[in-house]
Amino acid sequence: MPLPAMTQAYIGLGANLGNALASLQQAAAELAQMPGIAQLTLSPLYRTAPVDSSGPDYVNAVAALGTTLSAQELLHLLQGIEQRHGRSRPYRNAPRTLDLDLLLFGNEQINTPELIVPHPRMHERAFVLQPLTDLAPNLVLAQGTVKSLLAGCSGQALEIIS
Ligand code: A4P
Ligand code: MG
Repeated sequence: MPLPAMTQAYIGLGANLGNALASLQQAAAELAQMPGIAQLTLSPLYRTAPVDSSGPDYVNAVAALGTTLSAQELLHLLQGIEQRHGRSRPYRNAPRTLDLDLLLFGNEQINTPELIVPHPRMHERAFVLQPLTDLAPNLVLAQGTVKSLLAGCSGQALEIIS
């Protein structure tokens, strides 16, 4: 029987409520243990100023992983982890205990009511592009290389934590 195909995916992790640092590290560890997930690598963690959002500074990172799941199955798995970390959704871009976004799923382009991939705002956000560049410096998005896109976000404050 052929082995199921493995897709390279990138996940954006963010939090700005509670112990955001611990939440991100725990979420990455939980994700790495899930069936259908392999070879998870977590980027350095960054403290970032809120973009189009309010509240305390965020902690952000990106995880690279291989998966045999479909994009929709992976999204549901991410949403389950968010729920277990006490995520509530009072309004769009509200401060949050944990946000897990599916940034890229191989080369797939997905546009359904539930899921848009590549994530539609990732190319204009330093809090995504910096950790993504750490993991995959040669990655090219539809809008340009991650390095050139990051250079265009120089006004967005962020500092490395670990
Ligand atoms: N959805 C569609 N596509 C995706 C995808 N690729 N990954 C749907 C994840 N979810 C996706 O998401 C709302 C709905 O989007 C979901 O039901 C899912 O079916 P959500 O997580 O409930 O809401 P949200 O996070 O408030 O919205 P969204 O659109 O993910 O927000 P953004 O644009 O990602 O912005 N500033 C800093 N410094 N750091 C941050 O992490 N995050 C945001 C959130 C704003 N500012 C920030 C940060
Ligand atoms: Mg989200």
